Amino acid sequence: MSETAYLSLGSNLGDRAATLRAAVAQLEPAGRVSAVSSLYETKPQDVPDQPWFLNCAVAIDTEKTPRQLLSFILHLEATMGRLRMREKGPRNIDIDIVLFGDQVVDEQGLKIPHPSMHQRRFVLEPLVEIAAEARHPLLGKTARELLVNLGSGQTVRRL
Ligand code: PH2
Ligand code: MG
Ligand code: MG
Repeated sequence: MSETAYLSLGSNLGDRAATLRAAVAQLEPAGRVSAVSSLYETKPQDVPDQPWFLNCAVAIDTEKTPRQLLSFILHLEATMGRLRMREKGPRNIDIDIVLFGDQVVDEQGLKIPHPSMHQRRFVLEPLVEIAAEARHPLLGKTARELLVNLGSGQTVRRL
């Protein structure tokens, strides 16, 4: 049985657009990529003194479990030369699982839905572009509703 997972991808070092495209292309062995959003240029959140990000959202229909999908993603990040310098700091590639069907996972290193997705415009705007009706299983709201409830101040520009 396959489930649809939604991923948030981000990059703020090197050729950001090429890196995001390369990451999307390499997701294929994990499942069928059924939608890819536009790229968005986004103001850094949480750690403000770093370059602006490019972010996008991807839908993938996968037979993997959430844990297997996470392992695949961590391996892909490693093969793409991801350096973890500073928590929430600059990185060439970051791939986060934001939703996985209606599953709720709360384990060491794996929290689904992503704990801050509902507060992040850089996650929600691309997600609404490809899956406005995807529902947050804990908050009971769709991506579109979560986006409407966000305050202003997080600059996100669709490229
Ligand atoms: N990722 C973070 C922290 N801050 N800000 C933007 N705009 N985009 C991101 O992808 C991002 C961030 C931690 O993963
Ligand atoms: Mg992240
Ligand atoms: Mg991550």
